[in-house]
Amino acid sequence: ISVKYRKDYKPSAFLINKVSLNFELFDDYAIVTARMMLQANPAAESSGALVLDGEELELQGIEVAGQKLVQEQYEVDSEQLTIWLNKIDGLDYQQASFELVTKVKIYPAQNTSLEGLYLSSEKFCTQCEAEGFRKITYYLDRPDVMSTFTVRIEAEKKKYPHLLSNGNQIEHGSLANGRHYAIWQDPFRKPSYLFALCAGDYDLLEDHFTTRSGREIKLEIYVDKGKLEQCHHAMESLKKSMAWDEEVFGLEYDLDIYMIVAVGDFNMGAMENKGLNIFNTKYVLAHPETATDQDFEDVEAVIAHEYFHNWTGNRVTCRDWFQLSLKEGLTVFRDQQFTADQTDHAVKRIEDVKVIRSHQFAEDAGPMAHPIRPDSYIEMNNFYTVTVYNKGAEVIRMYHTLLGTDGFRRGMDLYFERFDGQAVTCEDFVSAMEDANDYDLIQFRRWYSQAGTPEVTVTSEYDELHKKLTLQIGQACPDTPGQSNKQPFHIPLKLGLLDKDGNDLPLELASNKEQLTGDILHLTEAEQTFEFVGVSHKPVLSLLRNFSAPVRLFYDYNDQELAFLYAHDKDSFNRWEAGQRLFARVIWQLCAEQEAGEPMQFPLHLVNAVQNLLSDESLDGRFKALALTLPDIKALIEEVERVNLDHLIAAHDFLKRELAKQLEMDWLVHYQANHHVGAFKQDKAAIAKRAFAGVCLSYLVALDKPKAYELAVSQLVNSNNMTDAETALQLLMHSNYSQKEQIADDFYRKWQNEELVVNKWLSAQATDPTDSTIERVKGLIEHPAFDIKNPNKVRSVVGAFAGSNLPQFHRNDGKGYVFLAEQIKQLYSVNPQTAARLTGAFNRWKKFDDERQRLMCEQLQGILQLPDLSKDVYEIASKALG
Ligand code: HT7
Ligand code: ZN
Repeated sequence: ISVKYRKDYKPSAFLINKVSLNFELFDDYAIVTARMMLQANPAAESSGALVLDGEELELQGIEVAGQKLVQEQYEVDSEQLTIWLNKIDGLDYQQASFELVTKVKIYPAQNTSLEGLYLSSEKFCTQCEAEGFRKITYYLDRPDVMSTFTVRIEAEKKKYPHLLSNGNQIEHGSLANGRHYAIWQDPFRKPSYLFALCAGDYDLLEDHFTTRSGREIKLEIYVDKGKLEQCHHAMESLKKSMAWDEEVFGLEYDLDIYMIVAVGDFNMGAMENKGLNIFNTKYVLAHPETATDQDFEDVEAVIAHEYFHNWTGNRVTCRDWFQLSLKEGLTVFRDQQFTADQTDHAVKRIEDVKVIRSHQFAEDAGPMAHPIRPDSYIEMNNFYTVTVYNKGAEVIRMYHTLLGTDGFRRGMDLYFERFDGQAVTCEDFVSAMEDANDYDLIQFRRWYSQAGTPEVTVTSEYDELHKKLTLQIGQACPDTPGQSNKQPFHIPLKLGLLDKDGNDLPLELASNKEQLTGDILHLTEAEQTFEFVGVSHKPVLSLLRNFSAPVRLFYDYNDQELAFLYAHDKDSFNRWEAGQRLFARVIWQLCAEQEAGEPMQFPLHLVNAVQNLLSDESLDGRFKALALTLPDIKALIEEVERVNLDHLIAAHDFLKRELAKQLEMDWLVHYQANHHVGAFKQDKAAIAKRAFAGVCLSYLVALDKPKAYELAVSQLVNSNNMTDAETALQLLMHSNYSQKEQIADDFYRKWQNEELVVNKWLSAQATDPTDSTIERVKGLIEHPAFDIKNPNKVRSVVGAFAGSNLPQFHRNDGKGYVFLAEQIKQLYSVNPQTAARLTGAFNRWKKFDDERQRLMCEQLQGILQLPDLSKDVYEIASKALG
């Protein structure tokens, strides 16, 4: 097992100027002929060996410059084809370009890894990022080798009427034996990871978009037969994304056609192949009866994300995979801004920060911690992480905060001006931002090289006499695997000082005024003191507004200050944040009471704070829903060194139940006022009401009373939309309701032919925190609705159980761990990527008590003993054990 290091990057010894691929597709195999024009790379050391990547290929023939090669002239192993160019008569490979032709046989129908060319619902499709192209043909499968592609596809006409690839179709026609062909040409040079091919019989939704320069673009969405009416939202989202990128970044689409194909078997969300995106059906199909409001938002966001990659990823791509955040962090930031513009900025920000706190902070503090630009990897697929994507987006957001909207745009413009058509590095991006704004980002660069979540500690002192506020601010970053003694980061800390009415006081520093720009304080040293003058009275501090940096903030708030911020902060993010801190303090206090053997006491001061927020008519329903939801247990676990999980879960449940009891009438009144029966609407107001009503219902169900169950059952049975139905289903399935089996059976009977809804049904059961779940999930694995080869199914049952059912996954008897390990064993050779993702559920074992630690390590050790373990799973399990 070899480790790849960023420091070892070397330009490719050869370049590929042009490639033509010919695919002859048959039901049980495919023949791929590749014709490439190669040349020695003037920027690299020349060598007589041309080394091409290739895996799981049956080589049928090679020709170089028209000569058939014989055995002494090349060598093949399980990962590479080496051609000894210096053994080919008359070939002057250093002076002139030369042609290489290879022919291979592959078996897409047997390809369960969902990487390379494979079949999904009897249709051919591809997934080449990161290193899947090498399972299709021998190639220089690295992102800095960019070439123009011409692709000919031939297949049986009846079974595969649509033959698609990147770019524009330039020819098609019929062949003998009921076969046909199509030829596609992509005028843009691209790396192999952006190659795509789809062949099958689809339903097609067509539309068009006129760019602001007046070009007409054909838009096409291909889906499984019968799913057309579920594609309209995706199409609208695509058009919105195209318009937004023109308006906000001045970026227009460049080909004449943009195609999206939806497939049921897919390892991730979607893939931005040039002109031919391939999507997981989950992120294309949406109809109110089968998809929730959240699903609609997710579809819009993923469509946008893949579309935005056309510039940030495709036109300017990555030099090597260590630079992945160059395209992913930037594109996530762009899709987050897009969604915020379509929905609500505060709500979107809170949702994004929740992901950072629950998942990214955990990754940053665990065995897989890595900087957003990793230094090494064993399997690249393991580095499509929340750190590279979401922390990467936070880093991009900090440029936006530091440089402002206009400065950020200037940086982006210069980035495209300098690097369009090239494969570049994160450093190239930073220098564009720096040069376009004449702004020093030397220290800021540390965000790319240092892993771990910085901890910022603030203390304050108010001097009544001189109207002065002194903030003492320290920053430190914990050690992470392979990194210690981190240097201070440049942290933009957005802040406000609130007067007694909740208004912001003016901000002015006594000295070093450059350390404050607007409401951004620049933290650059391990310890800093900031003196604010003219502070008319003792303020309440609103720190890290809008979560202006991906850090953990420590400040000793008291309950009154938090309640005040929860009620008054102008910064909606911090208003939510104050509520979360308030809840978290209570939860930890309840844990301490259990630790001391005392009964848990509900602090009554919370009632007022929650009641005020609940009845604040000025607030958006989605914001209220978030502000009334207790902190995620996963995020709470990240707040402490080691956790007593049983106490934490008991405290969380207790607080939920007490709030439910204390405010029973309020929850009911607000539920009734917001739960809508009657014609379905999907405007912002209706979505907000559904979200708010859903949280009210969750408190009512926590009462464990027949009346509350009746409400939930009635919502489920009478709903005309999946948002209400899924909320009610989950609440009932996770409760002690005596007839939940019946509820589950009825739901399945109703929706058994809608795969994406069945997945919701699977997860609702897998996340049931009650004791019988372990037996239930074992049953689900055997259910006809489950298929281990389909990652959506695996995620819905096994992923949901291990990732979102803390009480049952972490059962004291270890049965949850055994179940997960068993599934990994079944999956690692079928789909190594998905198996590796599941293995990550053991990563935080060090957080738990000794017995749970022992039980988890036992399973990890068992996994490492598996025969022919894939490097994907090996990397995660071996790093977890340290
Ligand atoms: N750029 C795409 C990444 C992706 C992927 C990576 C590894 C294995 C399978 C994959 N499918 C898609 C998705 C994106 O970020 O847009
Ligand atoms: Zn992406």
